[in-house]
Amino acid sequence: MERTLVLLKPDTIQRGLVGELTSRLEARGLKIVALKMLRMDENMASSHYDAHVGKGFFKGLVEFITSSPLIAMVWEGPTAVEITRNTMGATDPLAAAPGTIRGDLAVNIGRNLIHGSDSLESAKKEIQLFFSEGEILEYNKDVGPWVIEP
Ligand code: DAT
Ligand code: MG
Repeated sequence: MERTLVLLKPDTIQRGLVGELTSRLEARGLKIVALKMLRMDENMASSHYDAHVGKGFFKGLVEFITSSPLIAMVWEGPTAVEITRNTMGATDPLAAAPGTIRGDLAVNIGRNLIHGSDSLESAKKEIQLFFSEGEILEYNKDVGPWVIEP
């Protein structure tokens, strides 16, 4: 089953939106299989955002993501990567559609609340950065057939 990494970034915790964001992913029908709270250090941030090294916003991005604790989660489901990305909305909240997390709750690209892996390949890499295999739990959620056709 497809898995994706989600970060509820420091602004989500500071603004008291952890429940709201988690609820939206949960209500969409995805299954949560891992969760932890941590504060990222510079090394971890550089590793997680290695695709953006050298870009103008990189320094600010690392400062922001390491500035306060965040919540890391793994969500599972068919097309979990795509479902999470379209529930989040576009990177720039000004371009994000109403009804999406960023389109409803954010206004600034540097404070856009949530991270979600952008492909299966990056999901695999990102999940490994935050979680060991033993921290990802397998279980049945009996509501499955009511959300996803069996
Ligand atoms: P996403 O988080 O939608 O996957 P991304 O991977 O392109 O977006 O960029 C990672 C984060 O970096 C993004 O959530 C916010 C920040 N960022 C991206 N482009 C930016 C820009 N032009 N100015 C400021 N911050 C930016
Ligand atoms: Mg990205």
